[in-house]
Amino acid sequence: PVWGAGASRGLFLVFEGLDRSGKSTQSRKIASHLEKAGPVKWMCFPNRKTPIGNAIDLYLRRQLELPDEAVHRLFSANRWEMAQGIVEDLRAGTTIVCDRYAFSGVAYSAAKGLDFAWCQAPDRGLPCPDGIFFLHIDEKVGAARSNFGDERYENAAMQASVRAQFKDQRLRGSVNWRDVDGARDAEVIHAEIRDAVDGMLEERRLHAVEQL
Ligand code: T5A
Ligand code: NA
Repeated sequence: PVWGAGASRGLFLVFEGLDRSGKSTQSRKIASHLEKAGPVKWMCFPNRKTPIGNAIDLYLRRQLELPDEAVHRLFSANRWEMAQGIVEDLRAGTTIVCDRYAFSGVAYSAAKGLDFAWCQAPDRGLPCPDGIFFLHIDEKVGAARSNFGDERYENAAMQASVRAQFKDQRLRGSVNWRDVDGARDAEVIHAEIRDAVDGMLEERRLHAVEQL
């Protein structure tokens, strides 16, 4: 983490998983839960609205061809263009809930055969999340959900390869990573995540009292 554990800083929560694993659904649900306690911003990567994000969007929709290395760097740059804003919001006490982050960046590019450590390098120094919720689903569950198959990585072989990369300890080893079974009912999943997040907030409150 690039900052101290001040109790007034916003929480930074990230949702990761394969395509159609329910990241958007769950990240939006926890964001509305947290809004009861204070300011919250929801965001997602890729952020397709910036110029860099526009290029990524074209690439994902197969309207632009790029070398794997080049698009990897674009995904990372798309995070760096938001990084200062994330730090400022967290310092101002805003909680950030983020749908995909650097862990996707590494897992998807490494799945295409790029060197794992090379993939990690450009994201080094980005704000570190307080918690990562990884929604895991098997191939059949993902493929059965709506719209699967439209974009570049939405095929069984790629998803299987990405799933394997997400297990790598180099991704999950040094961060607060939690695996969540994403094949259950959305409300059941939300309840589990809500309990974990409420626990994180409670821990902060206790910590704040200890510091008095
Ligand atoms: N990528 C991304 C990289 O290669 N490098 C990077 O650095 C980054 C950041 C686009 C692609 O870019 C790659 C990864 C991706 O291939 P994206 O825009 O986030 O990334 O695309 P998806 O992950 O495909 O986003 P989706 O919106 O499709 O998936 P979500 O958010 O995981 O799933 P969600 O919540 O939208 O749900 C999908 C469907 O399932 C239903 C929903 O209603 C919806 O229809 N659903 C459930 N159904 C049953 N039970 C549940 N529990 C359900 N939860 C949701
Ligand atoms: Na999504």
